[in-house]
Amino acid sequence: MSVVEFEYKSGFPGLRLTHSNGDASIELLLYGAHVLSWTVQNKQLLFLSDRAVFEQGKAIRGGVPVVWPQFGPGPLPQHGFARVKTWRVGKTNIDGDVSVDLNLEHDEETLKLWPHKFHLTMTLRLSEKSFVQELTVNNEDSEAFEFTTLFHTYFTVDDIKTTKVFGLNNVTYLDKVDGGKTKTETNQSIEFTGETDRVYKDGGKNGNPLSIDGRIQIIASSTMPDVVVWNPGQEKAKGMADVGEHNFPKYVCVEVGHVSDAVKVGPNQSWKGAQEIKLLQ
Ligand code: TA6
Repeated sequence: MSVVEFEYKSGFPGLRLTHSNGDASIELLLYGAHVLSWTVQNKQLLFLSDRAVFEQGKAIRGGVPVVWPQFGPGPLPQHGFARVKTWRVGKTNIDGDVSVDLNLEHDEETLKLWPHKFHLTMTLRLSEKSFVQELTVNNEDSEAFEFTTLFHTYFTVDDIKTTKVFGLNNVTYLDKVDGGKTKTETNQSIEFTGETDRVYKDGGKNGNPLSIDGRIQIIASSTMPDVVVWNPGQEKAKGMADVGEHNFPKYVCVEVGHVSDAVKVGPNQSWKGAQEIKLLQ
């Protein structure tokens, strides 16, 4: 059981969490509180692009970007600023499961973009075949604020063309590649025949286990009811400098969050959202 500091590419400080039997590990950066890697028995379960860019102010393609306080485009930079800020290491624990807290507070830069005082804690807890990621948002302001948020998780798959995402049958979704039309999922599983970018409203609340090929299960807290499913497909991937045509078959994003509408947190109040990711096979 250990938490060890290390330095990633371009001098980005990171932490490596290793579970007691040495069979599971997680690597994360302080930059973005960004989980880059999760391995169980030496098998990498998260996708990180070989073209990912590690530069201050730029988002990292792969792993688990933390989207906050804005999902997608809007008045703030795409997907908010939490993923491009450097967090501080807080409590670590190596008794039982191994866990670490990272913290981020408002500063001059965030106040210019988003005029609210906040304190975020991202807690990561690694178990033998699973990990839990929990985001706590404290409002340290005298007025309420609103946000949307998401764990934008990139999972490795053998081939996107044979990948199936289960657990969203009968759920209403917004189809972003079909002009934002609202549709209902009629299939037992989602398959990928081209660019796919959908927001399943309350997808995590329909009682069906959310899984990728019955191999990886994703369990969201009730406070993170929406599920985004994304793969850029061949053409779009080709045009994305940090993805490339060779990478689109290697991953699927299954992202839990609160994005269909905003979370409102009053002064001195807090909110928590979490995901648990389990290796089933
Ligand atoms: O969560 C899905 C999504 O919003 C897609 O629309 C897609 O653009 C993706 O995120 C990646 O966003 P990024 O800002 O990381 O390039």
